[in-house]
Amino acid sequence: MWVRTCALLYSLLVLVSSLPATEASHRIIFPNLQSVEVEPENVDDTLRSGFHFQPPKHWINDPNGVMYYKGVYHLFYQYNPEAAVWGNIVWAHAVSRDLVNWVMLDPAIYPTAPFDENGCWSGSATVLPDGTPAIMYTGIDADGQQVQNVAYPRDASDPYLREWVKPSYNPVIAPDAGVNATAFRDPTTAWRGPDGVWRLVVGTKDNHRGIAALYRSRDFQRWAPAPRRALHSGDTGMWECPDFYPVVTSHGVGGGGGVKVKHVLKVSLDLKRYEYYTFGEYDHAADAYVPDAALADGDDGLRYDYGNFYASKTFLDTARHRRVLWGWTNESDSAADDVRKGWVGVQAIPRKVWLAPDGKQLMQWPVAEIESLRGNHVNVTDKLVRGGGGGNYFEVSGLATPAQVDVEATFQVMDLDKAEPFDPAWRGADAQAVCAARGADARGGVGPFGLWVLASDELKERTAVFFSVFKRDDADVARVGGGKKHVVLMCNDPSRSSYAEQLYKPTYAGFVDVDIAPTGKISLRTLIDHSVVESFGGHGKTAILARVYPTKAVGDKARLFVFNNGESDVKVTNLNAYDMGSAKITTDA
Ligand code: DQQ
Repeated sequence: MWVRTCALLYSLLVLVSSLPATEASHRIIFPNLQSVEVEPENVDDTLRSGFHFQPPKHWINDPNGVMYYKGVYHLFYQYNPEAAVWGNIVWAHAVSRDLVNWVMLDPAIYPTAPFDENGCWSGSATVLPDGTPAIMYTGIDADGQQVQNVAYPRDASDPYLREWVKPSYNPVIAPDAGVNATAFRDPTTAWRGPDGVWRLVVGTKDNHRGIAALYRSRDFQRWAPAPRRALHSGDTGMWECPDFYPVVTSHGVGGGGGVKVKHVLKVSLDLKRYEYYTFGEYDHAADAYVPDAALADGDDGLRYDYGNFYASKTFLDTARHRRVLWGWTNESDSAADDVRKGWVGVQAIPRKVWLAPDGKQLMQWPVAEIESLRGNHVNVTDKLVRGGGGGNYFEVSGLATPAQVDVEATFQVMDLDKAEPFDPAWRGADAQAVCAARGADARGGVGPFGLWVLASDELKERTAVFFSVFKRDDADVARVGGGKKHVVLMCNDPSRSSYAEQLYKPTYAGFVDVDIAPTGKISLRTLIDHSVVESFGGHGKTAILARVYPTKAVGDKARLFVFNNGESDVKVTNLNAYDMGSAKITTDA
């Protein structure tokens, strides 16, 4: 039976495997594979994650309805219960007391009614003033229209919130005549203004203009568009999965003192499959959001993550007084391999997110709980990696599970004068192109230097996570302001990550807004998890998540190195690498 299924799969996959792995998630691109059940014994777990969230099999995408309720963290997510491709979408459900170990529950929201009979797409949770949670999600109705529905727990005293009830008055927001009914989805968490009126945002578009559409309600049941429907918009195509939330800085944005509040608007660009955010002033009375002047929409905008990270969503963790960010990372593997492996999609490690003290960007850091999985520890102190001479490296040895590691390193550039000139024409969006053109093996002035992770014995498979430092000319220093004389570029170069051919191996990159001149130091943290390489530069200023598929650097055969391909010497002033245990994933007893 399995042989016959394989033969059928193979012929179908020959047809589909040439498609890029980053196809938009909400289009049915593999109709014939939507319901091909995977038996547990056929799941290939070689490259499955050890501590990033994944269900035992099949397709997952966006995190949904994330929240903290009665001592329990809830993660709902888009899931195909029948196959390892997108389709048959329901809200799967998992709960945790520590954001590390998870109990898998039955799907919470699935098609049952005309208002969602063609799918239960993304949405958010709101904890109402009486403590009851409500879920708002997009239903694909009997006519294929995207409508917004509400659901409530059947038993709010159950901290696991196992069962959800959809009132018969759904949908609560249907697309009116002014709205594109096939591009109207992903409601945010709702918030209540000082006037007692609820608000939420739905992602939509008008031709090529992405829109965060604002809706209002007095009773959470009857919703109407705000008089000025577009809270914000941009000429960047459909906006999916908007997220809108306040952040504070105790020092006052701009150093003025006192606590100030800014609002963050994050959107996911359907056309580009990346996200960007702005932040600025939100005026409840006028329902107007004005991003800070320095912030751009689109290519030049700020991003949580410059890698494979999409459809993210935050929630306020009232237990630990922090905002936590979840994001989905899709495969970069071929569709054929996705189906063969029997699983597709991973959730990034939940990240604490906050406004940088200088008020210029958000910062992110893996939640502290993940450190509970740290085991055996290897330390390197004050080790020089010489520059020049065609590249130098050393191995970080002594790790027991090198494919499952948390590594934190501080590098010190010994001679910043060796930095090559920065081309003032490079904009934020050019970081990726610069890294792609030069790659980790280029011989630079300062860098490339950093880590080779998931490296094979003969070093032919390796993923480089690295920095290169450039020098601004005086005119550019004056133009940019702030006195920073150098530019730090952070890259992930997977071009040598796998012997497997026909993989999508994009280089990812972002600039790190640090002033490296005073100390010459820059920090890097990388979470290595078999096929996930999730990195944070400059203490959380720049994040890059990449997916890689080594064939030899797997399990205990993987190795970890520090390398320096620049002219300047680089010192590893401190490096701590920890073998990571695996998260416990159990099913509801
Ligand atoms: N995924 C969902 C949509 C959302 C898209 C469908 C983003 O609601 O717009 O699975 O990945």
